[in-house]
Amino acid sequence: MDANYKPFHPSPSKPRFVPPAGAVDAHCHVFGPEDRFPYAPERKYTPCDASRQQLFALRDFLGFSRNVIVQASCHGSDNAALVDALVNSDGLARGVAVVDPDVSEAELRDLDEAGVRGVRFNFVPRLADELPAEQYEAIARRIAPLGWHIVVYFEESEIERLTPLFNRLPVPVVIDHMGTPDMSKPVDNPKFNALQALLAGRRDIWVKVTCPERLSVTGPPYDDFIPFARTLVERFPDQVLWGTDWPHPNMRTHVPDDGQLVDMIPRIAVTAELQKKLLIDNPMKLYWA
Ligand code: 0GY
Repeated sequence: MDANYKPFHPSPSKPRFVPPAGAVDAHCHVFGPEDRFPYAPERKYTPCDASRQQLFALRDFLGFSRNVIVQASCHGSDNAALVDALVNSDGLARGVAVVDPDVSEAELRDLDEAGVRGVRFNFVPRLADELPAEQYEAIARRIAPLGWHIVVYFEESEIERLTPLFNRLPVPVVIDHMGTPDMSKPVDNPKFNALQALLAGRRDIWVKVTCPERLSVTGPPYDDFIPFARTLVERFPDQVLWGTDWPHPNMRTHVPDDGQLVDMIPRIAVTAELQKKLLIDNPMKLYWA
C-alpha cells in the first residue's frame, strides 16, 4: 500500500443502533488481496488489502444483512475481486462494476450472472481520468437492457457541468456521497440546491447519504454532516441509500470507526419508517428486485 495510506479501523465499536432486520450496506468495497487480485497498473493509489471475508465479518458485526460492493478505481475495469466477492456471498451481495466502453456482451452477461446491477462512472480527477461524454452515454445504452443503473461519483464543483449528461442517461442514476457537498457552507446553498433539483426532476435518480468521514469539516462525531443528510432523507425518502464506505480509501485526517458511522443513522433518518426505506426498501428495489 502507499506509504501515507491509512488502513481501515482494526476494531470498530459495536453500534448502539440496531439496524432493522434485512438492512443493506449499499456502499462498500473489496480490495485485493493483491496476490490474488492485483491492483490496476493505471491506478492512482494503492490501498491496504480489504478482503471479502473481512467485509462480510464487518457486515455481521454491525448488524447488517447485505452489501452492495462498488468497484473502486484502484482495480480499474478488472472486476475479478468484485465478482469473487459476489459469487461467494450466498446471494447477500450485489455489485457495481467499472467497464470499458468496448466491453463485450458476453462480459456484461457474466457480470449480471455474478450479481452486478450497475456501472460506476468516476469523475473525480484524483481517482480516474474522465472519458468523452459520448462514451458514458454509449455504456449506459449498452447496460439498459439488463435493467442496470449508473452510479456517479463527482466533485460538487462539477454538478452544473455534469447535470445535462446525467439527465441524458437512459437508466436510473445513483449519486455517490450526496454529490460531495461543502459542509463549511449552510445546507441552503446553490450547489446543494442543484443536487436537490436533480433529485426532484427525476424520481429515478438516487443519492447515497454516505461518507461523513470524508465530507465533514468538523470531524468525528461529524455533526456538520447531519443537516445535509437529514434534508435528503426527509425530502427524498424513496431515493436515498446508506452505506459504510468501508474500507474508507484515501482517508488523510483519521480512520473512521464503523460502529460510530452506524450510530449516526438514527440522527439522519429519525423514524423507524425512514430507516426502513433508507436501509431496506430502497436498496432492495435497486439491487434485489
Ligand atoms: C469511495 C471514495 C473514494 C475512492 C473511490 O473508486 C475509488 O477509488 O471511490 C475516494 O477516495 O474518495 O467511494 O470509496
